[in-house]
Amino acid sequence: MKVYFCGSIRGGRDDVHVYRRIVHKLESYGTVLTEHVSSLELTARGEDATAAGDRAIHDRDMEWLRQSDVIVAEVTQPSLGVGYELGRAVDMKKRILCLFRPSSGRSLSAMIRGFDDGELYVVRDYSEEEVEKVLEEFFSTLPRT
Ligand code: 6K6
Repeated sequence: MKVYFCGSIRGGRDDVHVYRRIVHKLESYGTVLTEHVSSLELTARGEDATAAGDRAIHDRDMEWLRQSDVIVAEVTQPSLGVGYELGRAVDMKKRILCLFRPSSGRSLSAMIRGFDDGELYVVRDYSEEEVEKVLEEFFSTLPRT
């Protein structure tokens, strides 16, 4: 199974420790194409952006999105890039799980929460301690590929 993980980069890296926990769990289900999103070395300022620039990042990520079987997005930290990826993934009719932590005090965008259909596109409120359990529940509903 190929998993595409989305998390904020230039939107802010405050939740990177949660991304690491999610990606670690996702690796037990298959290949995480975007494992770098959880890297502690990746900063919001982009000192480590590739020499090829933003076009190359966009095109590579869209190709990975196309190849992926499932998308998991941590959406607590607002990120234009994550919102864009979700919109494109919806258009590709991908299976999507959005994870949001109400304990952040934030209110999730209606554009992200409002499309939940309980099947192909699911938004799940969770707390950090239960993240592994939430992922187990979600992946138990998917066919293994
Ligand atoms: C590196 C450091 C700062 O910016 C970069 C650029 N590098 C990226 N490399 C890979 N994926 C990226 C990069 N920038 C954005 N993305 C994709 O968009 C990731 O898959 C994330 O899920 C999402 C983050 O978007 P922003 O708007 O928060 O950056």
